[in-house]
Amino acid sequence: MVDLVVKSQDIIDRILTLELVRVTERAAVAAARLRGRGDEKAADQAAVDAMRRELQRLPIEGTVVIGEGERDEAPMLYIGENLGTSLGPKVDIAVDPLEGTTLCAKDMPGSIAVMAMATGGSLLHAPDVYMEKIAIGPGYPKGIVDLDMSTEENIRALAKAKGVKPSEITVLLLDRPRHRAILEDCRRVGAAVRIIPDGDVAGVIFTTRPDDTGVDLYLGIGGAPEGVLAAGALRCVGGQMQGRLVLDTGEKIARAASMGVADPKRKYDMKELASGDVIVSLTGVTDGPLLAGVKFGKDVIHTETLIYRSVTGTVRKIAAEHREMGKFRLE
Ligand code: VTB
Repeated sequence: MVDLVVKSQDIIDRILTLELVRVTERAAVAAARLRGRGDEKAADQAAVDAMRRELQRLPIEGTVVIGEGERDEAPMLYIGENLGTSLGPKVDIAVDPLEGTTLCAKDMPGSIAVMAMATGGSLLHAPDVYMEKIAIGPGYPKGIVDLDMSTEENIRALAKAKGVKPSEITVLLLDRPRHRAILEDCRRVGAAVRIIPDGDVAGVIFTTRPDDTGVDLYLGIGGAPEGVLAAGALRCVGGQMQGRLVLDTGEKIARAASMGVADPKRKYDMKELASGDVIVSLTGVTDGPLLAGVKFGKDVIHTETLIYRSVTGTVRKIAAEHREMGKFRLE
């Protein structure tokens, strides 16, 4: 018989799910106030401040494992920073308070505020290096795509499993010269390629909702911390992802080793990137295929958030209206 008894300390309280919505909503609103001003740093700082303020209020014993950088380079939300009231579960926190800072500064589609919370010790402590990534959404047999297969093999395998021609598959790529070979391979097979300027947390997460985004397959090299955040969301829907750190210098190999990475060539699967119970919340800052951006109306602010929870596989899309009432101010 399947053991349905789950020890309460093993799961992150479901009430925290809604709390995380608040955290990314506040970060998104703070960043959106500075949207389209050409000042990436100011928008990012506003998102960081708001996210930290909200996280400090939560009944958790949180530790930032993916953050804005090391303590000396990030005044807030640095790796190792403790957050919360300490009256609650031990959790790992991964944040990207403003993903796609340039997109926000230019008011272009696709910037989001995003964070993940997972049972303590269950998120990969990824060094700030690149990661090769491959990701697909839910509903496919395990292992049909693989980092060690060619782009053409991956596209053909996915098309077959989806029951379509390779030309009916859409691949998402970050617009970088390093992706030229992958792009050429996609063209050769006839797949469609959507090219985004920045923001591959959202890019990978697009694959969790192919019917909304039209994206079947994420390929290419982006940030490793971003890969861990996105893996959390894929786990919640039964998607698939693999990542491999790009450790191409001795310095990077040593840095990764100091964070516990013994094998520099290791291929991580989704569960190794984000292993425990995880909640991922993302709120749109600018409009995108997954989420509308923040809208400032007269006396009301509109936000849209997606919240993923791995324990149940529930995904909620929450459209919120925020009003400033009485003493309440949305900073
Ligand atoms: C991605 C993307 C980010 O960095 O991780 C990318 O998600 C990778 O780095 O939004 P390069 O820009 O150096 O290629 C961002 O574009 C910016 O952090």
